[in-house]
Amino acid sequence: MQIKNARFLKSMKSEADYPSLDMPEIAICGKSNVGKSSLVNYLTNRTKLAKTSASPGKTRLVNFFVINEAFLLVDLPGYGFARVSRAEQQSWAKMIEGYLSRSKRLRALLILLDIRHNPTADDRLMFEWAAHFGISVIIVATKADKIAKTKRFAQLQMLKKNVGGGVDYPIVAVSSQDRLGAEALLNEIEKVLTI
Ligand SMILES: Nc1nc2c(ncn2[C@@H]2O[C@H](COP(=O)(O)OP(=O)(O)OP(=O)(O)O)[C@@H](O)[C@H]2O)c(=O)[nH]1
Ligand SMILES: [Mg+2]
Repeated sequence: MQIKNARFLKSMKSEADYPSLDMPEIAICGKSNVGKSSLVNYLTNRTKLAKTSASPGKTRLVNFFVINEAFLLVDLPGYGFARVSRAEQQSWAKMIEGYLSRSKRLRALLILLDIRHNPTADDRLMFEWAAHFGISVIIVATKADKIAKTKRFAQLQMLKKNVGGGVDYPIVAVSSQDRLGAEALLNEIEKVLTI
């Protein structure tokens, strides 16, 4: 699959803003700063479609993008950002869980994990939620440029093993900075869209 066009659709604060467009959805979640918004830009070949930031906590709403006028990419707010209040962290968790539990058109959840780090308790909770709601998961190991090529395979095996649940999830390494991995990831996305 190739992404030929992409446009921002809307941000969602509450359920009332949920888009009425009848298209399948692919959602992107992960820890704050893991590279979610950068991935949206890399996949769509646009520099500023999704706002990115060096400081965590940039994306605070659920943002919808229309891809090829055929499906929606959904950029979820990052979790696990320590420097926000407990109340705000809970409101993010509610937003994410609310979206996952209600979306009827969600085909897969991309759970982004930094290729360098062991999954956190929050990451493992995302896998549990996905399993609970019966949502397919594709693991995306981000910032692959940060480790030597020779070490990537072992890190992917480590991530797969340590997310818990004993499921053989599809996993793809990407680098939005070095523009690596889009083709493999788009192939995985295409599989879940055509089922
Ligand atoms: N080296 C490297 N840095 C990256 C890559 N992708 C993203 N970054 C950097 O990581 C930081 C966070 O990127 P974002 O895309 O804004 O992260 P996010 O997951 O959307 O963050 P929140 O919206 O805060 O949850 C930025 O400084 C990016 O430049 C990558 O592939 N390689
Ligand atoms: Mg973001």
